[in-house]
Order: sequence, then C-alpha cells, then structure tokens
Amino acid sequence: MVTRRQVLGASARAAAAVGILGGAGLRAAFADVARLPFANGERELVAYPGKRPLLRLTARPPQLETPFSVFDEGVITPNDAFFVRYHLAGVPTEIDPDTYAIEIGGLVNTPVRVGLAELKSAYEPVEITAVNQCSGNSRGLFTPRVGGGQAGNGMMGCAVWKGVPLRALLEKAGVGEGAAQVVFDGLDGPVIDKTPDFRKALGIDHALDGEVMVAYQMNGEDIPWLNGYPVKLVVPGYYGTYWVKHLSTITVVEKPFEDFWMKPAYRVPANACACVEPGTKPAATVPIGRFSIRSFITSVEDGATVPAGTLALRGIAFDGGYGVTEVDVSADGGRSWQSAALGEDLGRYAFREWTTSLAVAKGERTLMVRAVNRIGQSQPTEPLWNPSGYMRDVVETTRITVN
Ligand SMILES: Nc1nc2c(c(=O)[nH]1)N[C@H]1C(S)=C(S)[C@@H](COP(=O)(O)O)O[C@H]1N2
Ligand SMILES: [Mo]
Repeated sequence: MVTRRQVLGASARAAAAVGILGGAGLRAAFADVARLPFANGERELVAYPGKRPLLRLTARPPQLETPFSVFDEGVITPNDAFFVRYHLAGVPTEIDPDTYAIEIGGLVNTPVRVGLAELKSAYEPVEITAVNQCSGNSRGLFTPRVGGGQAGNGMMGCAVWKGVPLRALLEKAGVGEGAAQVVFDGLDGPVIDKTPDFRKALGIDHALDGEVMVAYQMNGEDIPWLNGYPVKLVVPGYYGTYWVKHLSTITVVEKPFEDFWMKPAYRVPANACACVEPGTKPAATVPIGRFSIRSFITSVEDGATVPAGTLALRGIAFDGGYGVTEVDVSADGGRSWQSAALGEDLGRYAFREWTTSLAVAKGERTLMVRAVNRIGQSQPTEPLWNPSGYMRDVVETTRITVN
C-alpha cells in the first residue's frame, strides 16, 4: 500500500500535492469542528497531505493551526501536527528535488547555485532544536479585536532542524563590501500580479551569526511539503515570518530591504513593550524581531473539572533564545505562586517542559503560569496591545472547577 507519507516524502517529484489548495474533495475529510475561545472561533479540522486533522483558518492560502492538545504530547511537535501559514495562494504543488537549487547572488564575489544534493553532501550539517512561532499566534485573543488571522495558541511548534549554516553558503559566495542585509525568497508566489511576492530580510550580521540555518530536515525527515519542502530558512528565536519556506533565492543587498512584507507589514511599535494604548496607532515602528517569553499549561484545559486534592500540572515555556530559567504556577489567580520543576534542556531555543503538583480545594479556581528567562524577563499580567495583534505574551489563565 502506498501511504500519503511516501507520496510526499520519497517521491516528492511526483507529488501533485493533491488537495493542498483545498479542492472540493477535501470536504469529505472533515472530521470535526474545534472551538477556539473567542467569537467566530469555530474551525473545521481538516487533514491536508502529510498532516493529521488541523484547525483550518483559511483554505486559500492554506493556514492550519495545531490543536492545543498536541503540546501535551511532548516538547517536540510532530511533523504531521505542525502548523502551516502561507500568505500567497500560489503554493508550489510540484518540486523536483533533482533540479532544485538555491541561488546565492546580489552583492557577492561569486554568485553560486547550490543544488539540494550538494547542500546535503558538500557542507557540514548542523542541528538545532528551535521553536517556530507565528507573530500572530494567539491573535484571536486580542481585545479590542484586531484584523488578521484569528489564531488561538496553536500557531507555534518546536522541532529539531537539520541543515547547513547560512554563513557557510554566504562564505562560499563571498559577501561583498558594504553589504547591509540578506533577502530571502521562496518558490510560492502571488496569484494576482498586484500582490507583492513574499520576501524577507535579515541584517548581514544576523545572517552571518552561524545559527541561522538553511534547513532540509525537520525531526529527522524531509521538511513537510506545507512547511517548506525541500528547504526552509530557520531563524532561531525569531518570529516565523523570517523562516522562509521553499527557499530558492538568497540575495545580498547594500540597503535595508523595504518591500511590502518588511514594511509596512510585520512591524511592531518601536518601544520596549512593542505595545500601544489599545485602539491607538504607534508613532514609529520597527520590523518584528525575537519572541518574547511565554508559558502554557498543557495538561489541563480551560473549563475542565478536576477532583479536589493534589493536581499534577504540566506545560511548556520558551523565549527568544536567552533560555527559560524559572516557571511559577498559581492556583489562586496570581495571589500566590510556587515554582515548578524544569524538564530536560533541549537548548535555549526549544520548548522547555515544566511539571509541578498543586493542592486544589473545592470550588472555582484560576490557574496561572509565568516564566522567567536568563536575563530576568518575565510575562506581563495584563495583555499588551498593538494594532497587528502580534507578540501576545500575557500570563495565561486556565479556569477549572474542583469538586
Ligand atoms: N515562502 C514562504 N515562506 C513563509 C511564509 C510564506 O507565506 N511563504 N510565511 C511565513 C510565516 S508568517 C510563518 S509564521 C512561517 C510559518 O511556517 P510553517 O508554515 O512552516 O509553520 O512561515 C514563514 N515563511
Ligand atoms: Mo507568521
């Protein structure tokens, strides 16, 4: 029997990626409907190629959210459960791994073309465990509400990425004098001419830091089609918008790159909290950057009923790369806190598991979790607001009934 996995994996060339653009045939595959905790939060659970049923936000382009229960299964998010975000409906449906190549050009000494096989064999591979999180993760929880994809907390995931340091490719081409930024483009494109192509840029020093990676594997397998097969840029600690999928062109430029997806899109207020008074506009903005620190309870859902006594709790925490050093939990709405035990350290860019046990008495209880990182940053107790609905990081609340 030929499984879907084999079709999209080994013989990706032949994969017509049937159904990626949400053909009518998918209607029959609807298993269920999930409800996110805000108005108009009903989401069909739809299984796309290479994916288990995920919460579908939009069909064109495909945007799929991970069911939150997945984060309780472990700190590594399985490939078939990893969220999917695209901006443009021109998602590639055919890719030939034998002819696929990345072009490195612009302000370089020698433009180079690196084929997929060469990428995998001619360069020393590196691995990193890192969280990919969409800037708009949790946007649906913003009040006042803001425009854009109304996501719950499932537009994030943690995977083991394997590939080649971007630095090695840039050194091969030789970065020219006066380079300011590096621009990344993938195979997907707009379906209407007027829509700007999705391209992103990083500063030259960031691009050369040795950590930014041109990845060809995710959790020990080919990168799933919808997550950017065959090559994806991995930018540890930075919001997913920079993690360009189906990466095909790397261009060194001498001026800050200000195409649509860098400006005006994907910008945050130019201040320490990346926030403004709800309902107002920032005076100045900067491109979104590193994740702020977040933590979640994964073992108990909001609205759950649990027996009185000792409640075992588990969850995850992460930040933009300083590393989580402390997680505290409250069972009384934040009046008192106790510290949780941290699980295995998979590196400063990974989800960090935490566990604890809390005494809970009968009644309505408000559970909270907050994390602290190596440089002392923690989470706000009141949500911060910005017009794009980016970077939600408030101390999250889980209400339970104890009886
Ligand atoms: N080529 C391409 N890469 C892209 C995007 C896109 O639209 N096209 N979206 C970006 C955004 S905003 C996010 S959050 C991540 C999501 O990665 P995933 O779909 O693999 O989870 O991809 C990024 N890379
Ligand atoms: Mo995103």
